[in-house]
Amino acid sequence: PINTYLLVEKITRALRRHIKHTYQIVLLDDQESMGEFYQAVFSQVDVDFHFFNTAESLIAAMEYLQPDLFLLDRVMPSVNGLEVAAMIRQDAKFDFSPIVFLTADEQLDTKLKILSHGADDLIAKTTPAPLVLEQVLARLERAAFIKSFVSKDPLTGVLNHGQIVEAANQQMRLNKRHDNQSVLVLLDVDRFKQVNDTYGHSSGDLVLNGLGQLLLASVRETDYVGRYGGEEFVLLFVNCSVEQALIKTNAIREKCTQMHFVQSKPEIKVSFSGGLVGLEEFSSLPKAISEADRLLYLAKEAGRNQIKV
Ligand code: GH3
Ligand code: MG
Ligand code: MG
Ligand code: MG
Repeated sequence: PINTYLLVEKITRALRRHIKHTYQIVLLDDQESMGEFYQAVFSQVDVDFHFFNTAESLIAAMEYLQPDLFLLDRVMPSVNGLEVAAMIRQDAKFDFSPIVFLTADEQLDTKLKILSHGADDLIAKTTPAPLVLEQVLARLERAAFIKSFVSKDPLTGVLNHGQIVEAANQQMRLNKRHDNQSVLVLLDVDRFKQVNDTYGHSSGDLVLNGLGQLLLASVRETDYVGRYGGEEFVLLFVNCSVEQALIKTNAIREKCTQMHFVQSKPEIKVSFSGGLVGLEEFSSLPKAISEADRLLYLAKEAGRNQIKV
């Protein structure tokens, strides 16, 4: 017999290794009783479960929920599950979100049709709850691993350009909904070309790697660090005032100037300059970034190794 308690413990721990946020699982089914049943099943683990009984209501909620996994019923009045799956698969934001169908129909051609519409898996509605739980959570964990793997910049271990931009965009949406403040800092290493020219490109790479590690170690778990390009990084301070973010960024800047990023060449010292903006002051991310870029330019003009607000 399956020890459900141990299983749930194990899976919850495994999930925690990959998440910054609680996983959002959505179920679309026209039967309320299915919603109640799976609500009870998923309440055993550390995930947020959301039930929708029409395709329209799920589609309307998708943008702000950003589901990490979709559980879909195939046979629905008006818009059916297959059409919903095809729609989800057209949206790159959900590339890493598995689609799992709950099926009553076991026919081969039905299964093939479901998979051809972009679904990742099928689970029979008769499957015992502990097994459904394990299947769904295993998929979720795998998807999160793959996402975290492809989201990272290989040289520095921080988020890559696309992911930091996505995180900032999502933060702007969340700020509007919850009336919170977040702060974006665009950093650029000072005179980095000189580091490469004097000590070689591979030393330059070690500096970028070390700086990435320093940035990651200096911010909260819930904040974001990304490599915007070349020797430019982005810090995203979540639920933080401009004043607090400036204090933190200046502390990191001070620390950076004292670091020996290349062990074999302790004479290599670097600093960075930055532009810092409160996201809520802008109507779009490109506007916020272009202001941060302007401030960064002013910091460079003013002599480097400083942050402008
Ligand atoms: P400034 O203070 O004005 O920013 O001067 P800078 O020398 O840092 O500015 P510039 O933009 O002229 O040079 C940036 C350098 O960063 C040039 C490029 O070779 C280097 N760079 C970009 N990406 C990488 C990388 O992945 N590894 C290494 N080693 N160098 C990189
Ligand atoms: Mg149905
Ligand atoms: Mg640069
Ligand atoms: Mg530079």
